[in-house]
Amino acid sequence: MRVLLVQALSMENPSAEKVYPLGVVLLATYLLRGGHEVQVLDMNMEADPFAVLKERLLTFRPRVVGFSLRNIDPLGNKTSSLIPPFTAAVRLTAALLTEACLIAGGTGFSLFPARLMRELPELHYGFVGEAERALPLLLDHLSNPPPLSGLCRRDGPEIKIDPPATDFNMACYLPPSRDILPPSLYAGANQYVPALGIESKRGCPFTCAYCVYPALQGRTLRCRPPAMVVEEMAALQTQYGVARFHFTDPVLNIPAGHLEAICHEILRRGLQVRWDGFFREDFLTEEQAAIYAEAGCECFSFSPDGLCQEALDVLDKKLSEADILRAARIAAGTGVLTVYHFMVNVPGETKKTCAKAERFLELLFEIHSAKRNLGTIVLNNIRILPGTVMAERAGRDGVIGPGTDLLYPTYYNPPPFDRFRYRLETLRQCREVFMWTEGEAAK
Ligand code: B12
Ligand code: SF4
Repeated sequence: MRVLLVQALSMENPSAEKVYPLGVVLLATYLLRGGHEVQVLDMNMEADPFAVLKERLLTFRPRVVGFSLRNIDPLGNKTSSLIPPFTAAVRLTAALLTEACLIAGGTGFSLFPARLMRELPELHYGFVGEAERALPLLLDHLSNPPPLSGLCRRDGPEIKIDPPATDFNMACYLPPSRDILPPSLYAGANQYVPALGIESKRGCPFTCAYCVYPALQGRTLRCRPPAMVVEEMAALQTQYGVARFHFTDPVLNIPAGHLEAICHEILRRGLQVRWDGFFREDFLTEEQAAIYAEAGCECFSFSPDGLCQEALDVLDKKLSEADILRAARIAAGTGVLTVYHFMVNVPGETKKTCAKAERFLELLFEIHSAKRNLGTIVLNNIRILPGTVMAERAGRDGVIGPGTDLLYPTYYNPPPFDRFRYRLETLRQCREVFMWTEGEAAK
């Protein structure tokens, strides 16, 4: 069967950092193995994405078109939405290929499956969550599918959703057939983020109040064998010259030992690669940080989120201020660049927590001042997403009501501290500027 998989627009403007569409290429790999003829289109890489989509539909004439909706919006307190371009892509396809079967999936779709199926009657099916096993099975039974993990289908006016899969065995993971979308197309596309993602595991056992990762990938950690991960990195380097990777894991340094095993394998093979990912502070030790740095870690990304103990507790981070400062000192000591992500104006914010937050940021800059290796501090308000504890809390606090449409950008940022983010941004920017120029003013 001819299948076109489309990575829908996932950025609000073409200058944003690009992300190689790993999920789509992974699905293409499983479909190719099933004997299908598959093409992939990443609309984010096209100067005129809708013209290219139209041309590809009319020349390839796929029987099935799969749309990946990765992001519903760009986060970061922005108010634009990626639903309009997604809708336009689906409608254009339905208008041009009236016989084609249209299927949607991806993280953005998985957060609002029933809503998007209703909004877009052009979609025949949808999938919530991972789909390596289920999508090929759907193509085998397109007109009358059996129950399949995560499948969304229409039953009259109703949308029926089978329970999604969160148990794909990562030891059976096929290395993505990158030839179908050569990574070289993404070479030099970004300034900061490695465009190439690589999975070392799926799942997160934590329960942070605003986070959808456990819902998307399950609470059980499912690790790929370390040798397999490093083999994929080596192959990407030899075949496509890729030397920088982002580990897409929700938390990279759990369970204890897994990332260390990957690092030992990188070192044993003498691979010259650089990589980054998101680390949990309470699991980081000095020895581990040293191995990570030696094996090519170029950035410790931390997302402690809470700027004081009250905030950490309300976000259910299961972290203490001391955990964060300890990890900061370890990271600062390695010389590796470090980036922190925090949430501002979380539930229960008071004048006292605001003052503590400012002191906490100052402390982080102080810790990194010797080696000047604080990359940046990202400050956001919480994007309220359905099914999270934060959505319930926002309802109780009157920040959202029963009629609030969470599909479009909705943040937890009630008065009187709704402007506090700007104060922290000012502090951050001034500290960054002075960190980089320190000493020079005196010359
Ligand atoms: C790693 C990651 C990043 C990395 C990517 C680095 C890289 N080089 O790959 C970085 C940090 C750069 C990043 C940036 C952003 N990200 Co991000 N990211 C993730 C993360 C943790 C994993 C994504 C991933 O690669 N997974 C592995 C692949 C294999 O899985 P997958 O894509 O989900 O695909 C599977 C299924 O979804 C499904 N599927 C996918 N497509 C399709 C299509 C069809 C037809 C079907 C049937 C199935 C299907 O099958 C696939 C295989 O099982 C997710 C959260 C999560 N746990 O999923 C957030 C996530 C996807 N990101 C998100 C967002 C918003 C962003 C940013 C906009 C944030 C920002 N302001 O910078 C940018 C956008 C970047 C861009 N250009 O698109 C949101 C999206 C939801 C939303 N709120 O809109 C998520 C869910 C996180 C969150 N905060 O909730 N991200
Ligand atoms: S914020 Fe991080 S640790 Fe917490 S649930 Fe999400 S992925 Fe897990």
